[in-house]
Amino acid sequence: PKTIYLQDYTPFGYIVDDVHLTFDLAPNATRVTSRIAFRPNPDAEDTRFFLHGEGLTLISARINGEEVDPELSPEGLVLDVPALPFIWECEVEIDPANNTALEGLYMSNGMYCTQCEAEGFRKITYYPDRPDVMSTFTVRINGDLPVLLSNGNKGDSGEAWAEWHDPWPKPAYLFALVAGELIAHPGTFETCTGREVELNLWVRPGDEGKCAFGMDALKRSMRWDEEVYGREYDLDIFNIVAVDDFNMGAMENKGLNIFNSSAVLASPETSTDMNFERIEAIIAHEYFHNWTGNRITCRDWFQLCLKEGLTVFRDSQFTADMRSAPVKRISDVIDLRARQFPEDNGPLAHPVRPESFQEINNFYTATVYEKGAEVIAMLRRLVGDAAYAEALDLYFARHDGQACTIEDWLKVFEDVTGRDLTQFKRWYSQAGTPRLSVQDDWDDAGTYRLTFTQSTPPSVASPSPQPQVIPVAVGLLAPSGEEVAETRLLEMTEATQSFDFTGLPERPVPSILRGFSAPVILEREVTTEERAFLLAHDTDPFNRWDAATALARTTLNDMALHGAAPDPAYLDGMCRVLGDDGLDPAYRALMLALPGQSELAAAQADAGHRPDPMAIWTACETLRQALAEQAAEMLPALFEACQVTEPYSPDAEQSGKRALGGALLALLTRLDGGARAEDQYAKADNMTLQLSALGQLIRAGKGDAQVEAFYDQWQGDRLVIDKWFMLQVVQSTPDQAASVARKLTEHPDFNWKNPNRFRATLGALAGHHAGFHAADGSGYSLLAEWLIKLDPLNPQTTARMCAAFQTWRRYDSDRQALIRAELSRIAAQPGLSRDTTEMVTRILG
Ligand code: DPP
Ligand code: ZN
Repeated sequence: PKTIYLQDYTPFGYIVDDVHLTFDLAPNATRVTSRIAFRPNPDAEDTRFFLHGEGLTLISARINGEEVDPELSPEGLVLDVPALPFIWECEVEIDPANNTALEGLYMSNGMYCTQCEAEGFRKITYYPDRPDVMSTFTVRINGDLPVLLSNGNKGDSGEAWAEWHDPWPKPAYLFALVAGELIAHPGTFETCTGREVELNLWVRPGDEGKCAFGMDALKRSMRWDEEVYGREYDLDIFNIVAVDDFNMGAMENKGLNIFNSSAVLASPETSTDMNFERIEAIIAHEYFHNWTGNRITCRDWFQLCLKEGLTVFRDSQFTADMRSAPVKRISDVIDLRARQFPEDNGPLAHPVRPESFQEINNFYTATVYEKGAEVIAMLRRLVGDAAYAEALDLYFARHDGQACTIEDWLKVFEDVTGRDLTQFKRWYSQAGTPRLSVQDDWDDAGTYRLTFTQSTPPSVASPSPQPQVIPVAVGLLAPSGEEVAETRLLEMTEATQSFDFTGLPERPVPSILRGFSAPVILEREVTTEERAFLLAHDTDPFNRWDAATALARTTLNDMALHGAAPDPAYLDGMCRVLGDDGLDPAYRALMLALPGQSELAAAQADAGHRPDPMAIWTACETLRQALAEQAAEMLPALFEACQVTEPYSPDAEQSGKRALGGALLALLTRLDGGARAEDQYAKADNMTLQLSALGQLIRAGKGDAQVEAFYDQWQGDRLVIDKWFMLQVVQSTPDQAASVARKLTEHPDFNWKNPNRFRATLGALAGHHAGFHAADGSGYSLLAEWLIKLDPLNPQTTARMCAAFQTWRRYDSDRQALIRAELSRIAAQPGLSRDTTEMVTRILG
């Protein structure tokens, strides 16, 4: 496969003024007719006329009405064209019914839909399929289906046809078309300037009852973007469509967002509180792309973080405003540590703005998205809220309608603040998670000195990392627990740097990296007493939570590596947290969660050990049991206090109570043999309670009847049955995980061509640390077997799931050999996709 480099960017030789598309829909033979106005681009040196096109049957091509005979290749076509404006007309035939890759135009349950980001439009017709080529689109759809949708505003329509016109120039990756038997859940929104916008959430018949929350979340997102970023919606209509077969979460096509049904459909009976929160965040995310992504798009795919990092940052601000800001911050860091840190510290490490790729689909990563958002959060901390707002206004004013780069983005901050962001830009160009070590000194004259040293491990992507700008938020506490220095933002730019705090009466206890002010790994020798102190007294909710996880991590690693007993400081601290009614229940639930087992393995490997997944699993079980026993007397009353008596609402308050209730139920089930879980299962009138009870019963080995009953109750609901598949794997014991997953792949409902079902089963196995890494290799071989099977049909989902193997070098030589063998087996498949080839090659290193 060919590698593409950022440094090779050149503009396209032609400007597209206007695109007209006509679709004559037929499942196996859809005709796509295009009429495109091109003119030479005065800013381009390369005047070659190359149009991307993949898997297209060319029927005819014309320039200015004259039949032409372009030179075809598997990637597209080339042709000699006049050095004057001209009209390109072309007719192709495609086969949406057999498009299992779910890129381009495909079918899902009889419905036509599209996914064009990043490079799917070239599977629809010949086109300069690159984000810096922007044009207005007019689309006519001919098809005997009741609902025919595309981007922009409605045009004329009639029996079995409809026209759409999108007045805003856009790149082809934002094109969308949907046709099918769909039902609208309608709404309206009045913009800040008084324009009325028609809203619709389109679903399959039977899903009408799952639309209300999504519609409400959309309206709240539209209002929030007006109020916080001053961004008004810019078309007369905004459509969202739910699709069952979808590779990603959702897609921000202009005026016609297409969603994985799991990311939009919700009802109390079928969706958990976490589902509701995720749906709210994704609806906001895709809506926010209208300005950060669509009106201002990316020059090339290396700049993906320009729209994704910023839009993730914006949706996290939205969630923090809608719900609890500390809980959102902690949840985001849990996710970053679980998904981005392993990527940044393994063979798949790449900068937030990568410099090369073979398949861009492999770069829709936690690094581009979540670290990309962290970089913006740091920038905002460094310049301050007011300058951030000013810089964003300038960004929108200066770049509206353009395809931009990270340089453009940083320039608005430089222009507004006068800062030089040259060094800060390393966050975009260097891979790897910086390690920040800390030393402290106290002199009796009242000066407390913190000395930080940063270093980033070298990687293939960044062999010699340079010091980065690290904003370190620090507060100081007196030994009595009082805060003696409020949060101060230290700006670290050197490899080693000291900061003094003066005029202190006694040696303070530092609270470092408050709010997780930079995506780094803090390395500091901290005593258990100091951690317990911060757990009890820190005024920063993030660091207070982090003290709890650090205590848990330390004791779990001691238990797993050295056979130590559970640390009483952890158990006592947790009992105090549990009983502290002053703390938000959602926050207490987060405090109670143990660090991920894969994360523990990473910490052990970092410290020079070979992690034993089974020992880590046993340590977690032992610690939970010890906590359940120590807290035994207080648990029943706490659990009672978490019962919600009001009608179900997915809001922060109720879902917080249910989250804590779920954590408490997990502890109680270790003591009561499952009595409370059985009771909760029997009475549950919402999915959150039903699923948490079912999970505990499975874990306790007592859920057989409920597993069957759950299936009987929900077999008609694909999204709930996904949960049924996932939960059985997640809650299985390590020795059973692979065989449970294998058995589920033999279930008649294991529709493996559906990405949600595939991920629910095999993704769950990959996420079961001790089960996936079972010493006999059964987890590895089951996943590899299915990846090999899926690759010819759906390379994108296959390639993403290969990442399960990225941490392989952490483990012992037996496991390494087993994983290497599976990766080699995948690599050796004849005709392996470009997507999977690139992933496997990078992981093998
Ligand atoms: N651009 C989509 C999103 O992240 C992914 N295809 O919203
Ligand atoms: Zn996005």
